[in-house]
Amino acid sequence: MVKPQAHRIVDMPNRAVDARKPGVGASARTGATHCPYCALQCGMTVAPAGEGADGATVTISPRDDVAAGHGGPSTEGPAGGGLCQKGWTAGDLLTTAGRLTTPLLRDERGAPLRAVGWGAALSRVTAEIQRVQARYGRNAVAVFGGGGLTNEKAYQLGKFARVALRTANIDYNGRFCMSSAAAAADRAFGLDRGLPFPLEDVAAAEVVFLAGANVAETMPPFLRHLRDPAGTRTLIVADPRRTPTAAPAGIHLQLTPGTDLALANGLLHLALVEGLADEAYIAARTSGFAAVRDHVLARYWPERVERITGVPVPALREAVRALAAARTAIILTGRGAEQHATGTDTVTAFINLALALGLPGRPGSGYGALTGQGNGQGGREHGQKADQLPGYRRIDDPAARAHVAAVWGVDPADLPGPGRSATELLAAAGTPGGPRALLLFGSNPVISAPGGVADALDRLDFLAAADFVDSETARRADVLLPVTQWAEEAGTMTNLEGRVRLRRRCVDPPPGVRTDLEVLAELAGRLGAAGFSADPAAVFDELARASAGGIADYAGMSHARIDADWGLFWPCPDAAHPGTPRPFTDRFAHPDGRARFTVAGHRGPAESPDTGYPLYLTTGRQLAQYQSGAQTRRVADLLKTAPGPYAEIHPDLAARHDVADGTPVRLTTRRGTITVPARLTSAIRADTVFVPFHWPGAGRANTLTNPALDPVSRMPEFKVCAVHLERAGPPGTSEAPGPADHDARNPATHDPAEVRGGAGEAA
Ligand SMILES: Nc1nc2c(c(=O)[nH]1)N[C@H]1C(S)=C(S)[C@@H](COP(=O)(O)OP(=O)(O)OC[C@H]3O[C@@H](n4cnc5c(=O)[nH]c(N)nc54)[C@H](O)[C@@H]3O)O[C@H]1N2
Ligand SMILES: Nc1nc2c(c(=O)[nH]1)N[C@H]1C(S)=C(S)[C@@H](COP(=O)(O)OP(=O)(O)OC[C@H]3O[C@@H](n4cnc5c(=O)[nH]c(N)nc54)[C@H](O)[C@@H]3O)O[C@H]1N2
Ligand code: SF4
Ligand SMILES: [Mo]
Repeated sequence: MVKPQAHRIVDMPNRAVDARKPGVGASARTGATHCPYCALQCGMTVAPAGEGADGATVTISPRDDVAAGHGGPSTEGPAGGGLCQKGWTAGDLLTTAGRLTTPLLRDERGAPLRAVGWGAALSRVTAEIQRVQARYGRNAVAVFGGGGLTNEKAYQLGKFARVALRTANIDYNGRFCMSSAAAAADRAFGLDRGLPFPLEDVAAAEVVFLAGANVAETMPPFLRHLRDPAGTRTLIVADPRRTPTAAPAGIHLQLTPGTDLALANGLLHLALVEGLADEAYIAARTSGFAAVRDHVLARYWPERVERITGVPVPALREAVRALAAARTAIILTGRGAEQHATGTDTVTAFINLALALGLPGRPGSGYGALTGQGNGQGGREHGQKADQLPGYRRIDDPAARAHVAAVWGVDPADLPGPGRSATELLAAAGTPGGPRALLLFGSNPVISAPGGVADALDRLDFLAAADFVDSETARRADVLLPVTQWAEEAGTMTNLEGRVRLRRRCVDPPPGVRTDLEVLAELAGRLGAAGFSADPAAVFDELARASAGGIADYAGMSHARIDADWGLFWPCPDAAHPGTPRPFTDRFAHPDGRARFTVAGHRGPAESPDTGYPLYLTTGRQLAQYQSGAQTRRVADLLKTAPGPYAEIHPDLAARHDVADGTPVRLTTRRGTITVPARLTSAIRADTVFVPFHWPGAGRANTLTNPALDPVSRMPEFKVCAVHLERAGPPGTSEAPGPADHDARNPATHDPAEVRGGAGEAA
């Protein structure tokens, strides 16, 4: 068996970022904060550049909190700190040419955006909210948030929707991200904390199984936790592509997209027939096993699973034996296994496997989901989800409503009920009975949501967006509010381990820019709602009270304590409580303390290949771009590494279509068509096409994806649909890709004047 090799983290010298550009704040102080991007939340030091620098330039360097004696947070694990290329270049975001520094307003649809003062911008937002609510009712104003918002912002946004707007319609981009894993973990454990153990446990586990996660590109410093200096670890990766994560793995299960559920059930079948299940654990710590056992034994025999998944039986056997033989084993899911219309059941099937092997709650072992966005964990706990109140409470639970209403000083009867989920909210925009006005904080759905979101947004009476850049969505807004970003503000972020960490202000924001909390406080006041602080520490204290007694209990935390302890794990119910790195050691969070098995049957993707659309399409990420690209497409070094969209296709498939590396190919699904250059690689299955989703215009992956939703989580099926491929250029040509619509090499697209010109962008 090939053992995984140690990976080299992208090593780059510290780089100075020239911040002497218009609109940039005057001073920077050396400060310890965290990366603006993913859920690893790598520690970084942001410092004024050079001797005697006045703070107008900053350097970014990784922070080794272990060496600094700070108790070893996630990214600084056994091998010290690290940053990926996105983190190293994050300073560029502070000085990007597309930075918004003044509110912009459009007098009417089709009119150009023009610079206005804050008073005029917020008056317009308030007037539109009041007009739309008077005409169509409270729920006609909707709010859309994001998993990149701090806990304070996410909390305040939820409160703003329920108290100031009194609308049921608030949801956020985490619906596209963690919702299936969250729903499955809730169902099985009674609690959803992405990793219910610290990353040290991953580093020490003998076997790690990654189902649909490509951490080598999505969280590069995570690889240090997968290193294998002693040659005793087995890494198992399930992915239709031999990614940089899968290539060095001992076992790569190169499954057909959309078949993880059958894979997990097939592995469980083998574990049962080979007598590998942990009967004592099952009896002591779980319920519902018998039904799952009967189901998988009856239906998921190895040859059938091989036929569904394309994974040979010997590989299935090898994987399950490795998992069962290890003293410590961890199963982790990523978006590859979760972003399906059957995502909740798929994660359930992996949890069933983990439970049968006795992993969850056992020291050094377990199941976890790899949270994606910077605050993807905290962002799903504090009430910006349609069905949720702070502390991970349910909005339809009378006791939860009473508790939170008391903290907010309102009558529980005045709190709205559950609203529409993200995809449904956006799809209903501007339709009868749907939202007529939308306030958007921290997402760029024109790129990242399935279907024709741009058209839906254009149907609205009114769109307001708060952002620090003119994203493809922000550019469609009637009012654009310029806000502060990571190093310019304070707040807390809960990383993928459930560890709450402090984001510190290291740089003064450009003049004229406000924080999201200031914007919400001002708007709430104008709408007649009192009690909206703009001070992050005060908002956190209120959040802590609102979360008290809930599942995600932050009651014992404060900014000061998080700072002093260098991060705290929830639940942390009182000021003397040390926090909970491993919540399942003694019991699970269901009332009986047991984890629940749930029967989950394989149904396959909502859309399978046929003669018209004969291939599988899957989508995902590349290392040097982040999400919708709103931020990273502006960073020159990242754009140099990852200059544009492409389609990964196998050389055999390419040969059938007379396509060479770089030849433009037209990809068509039942939703639409995009044209991107082919990238030939034998690392992908010959029946599958992979497209990254970071790009706008003719390269926008979500023009193709299937908006079919998971019935429980309402997650869209980003990871599989049926696609038709044809050559778009002359045979065998290798044309350079067309320039990305939004390209840091093209300063014109970043000229604020152009924004004021109101250039809308077709998505
Ligand atoms: N560079 C970079 N890093 C990021 C982000 C980013 O945009 N760019 N975003 C952050 C966020 S929000 C998230 S959610 C995480 C996501 O992190 P990951 O989940 O690691 O990222 P993805 O690329 O979406 O999907 C992972 C893998 O799933 C595989 N896959 C596709 N279809 C299937 C399938 O049906 N089954 C299985 N088993 N695998 C499949 C893909 O080939 C891909 O390699 O990354 C975070 N980190
Ligand atoms: N086809 C396909 N589509 C996908 C996925 C996939 O794998 N395939 N993955 C999905 C996943 S997992 C995710 S998480 C989504 C993410 O998709 P998006 O929600 O579009 O994510 P971002 O590009 O991070 O957009 C964040 C926006 O908010 C701004 N922003 C950042 N921080 C703040 C803040 O503090 N305040 C304010 N006001 N604005 C801020 C940024 O500048 C940016 O414009 O995409 C989903 N879409
Ligand atoms: S791995 Fe994530 S948190 Fe760490 S530097 Fe890269 S993007 Fe930032
Ligand atoms: Mo995500």
